[in-house]
Amino acid sequence: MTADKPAYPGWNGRIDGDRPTGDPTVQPVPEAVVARVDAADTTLSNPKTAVIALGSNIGNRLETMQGAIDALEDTPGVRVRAVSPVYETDPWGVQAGTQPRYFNAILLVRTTLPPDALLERGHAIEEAYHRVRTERWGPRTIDVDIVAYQGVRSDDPILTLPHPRAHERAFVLVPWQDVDPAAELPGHGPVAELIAAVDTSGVRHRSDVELRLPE
Ligand code: A4P
Ligand code: MG
Repeated sequence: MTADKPAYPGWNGRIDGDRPTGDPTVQPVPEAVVARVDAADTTLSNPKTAVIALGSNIGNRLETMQGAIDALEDTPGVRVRAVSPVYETDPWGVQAGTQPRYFNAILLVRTTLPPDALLERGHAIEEAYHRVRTERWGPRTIDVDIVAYQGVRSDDPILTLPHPRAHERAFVLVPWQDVDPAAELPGHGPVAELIAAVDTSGVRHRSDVELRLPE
């Protein structure tokens, strides 16, 4: 099968993991990421575990988050292993009533991508959903944050690990505990203990909606 001879209706002819991409939410993988994962695949024998937070408070929140999950799964060197329940959460860091409520969820991924390439892929997915950065903590179609990457610690402002505000955010901690009850936030301790110390009142489980683990 070649890229100039699309064989499936709706497929754009790209070879992304050798499968048809009739799903319009599946985004092309940037060349830079493909090049890096090729290098990573040959140099890393064992994949690492990363925790990714998704947040959305504009548009069709569920559909956008599912698109982001599917796009991550379609990234060479990334496998989505767990998807948390969906929580509807009060906007954090802004005056009450000035922004719509968020949907938040947590993903566990296994990846051979180094942290910076995973962040780059997250940004590419945000751009694919036309996220516009106008203000800090402004409303967004999708936010893809790396909460933790294995035990890596970094204070680089481009990629701070673990995420500098994860330990105080119930909308990160609560869904994280759902998918990994024994989780620990590097430098901060067990997620269960962190949850006990934060206000969880603005974080409500939406049992009527669900995100899918890619097949
Ligand atoms: N960056 C550094 N470390 C990381 C990391 N671990 N993961 C850099 C992702 N990005 C990281 O982020 C700003 C810069 O942070 C990026 O250039 C990246 O290189 P951004 O996504 O462009 O902007 P932002 O998300 O508005 O800023 P920030 O400070 O990351 O915001 P937060 O902390 O992510 O908060 N309330 C609820 N209920 N639910 C939410 O999901 N999200 C936010 C955003 C605010 N309030 C919320 C929610
Ligand atoms: Mg962010």
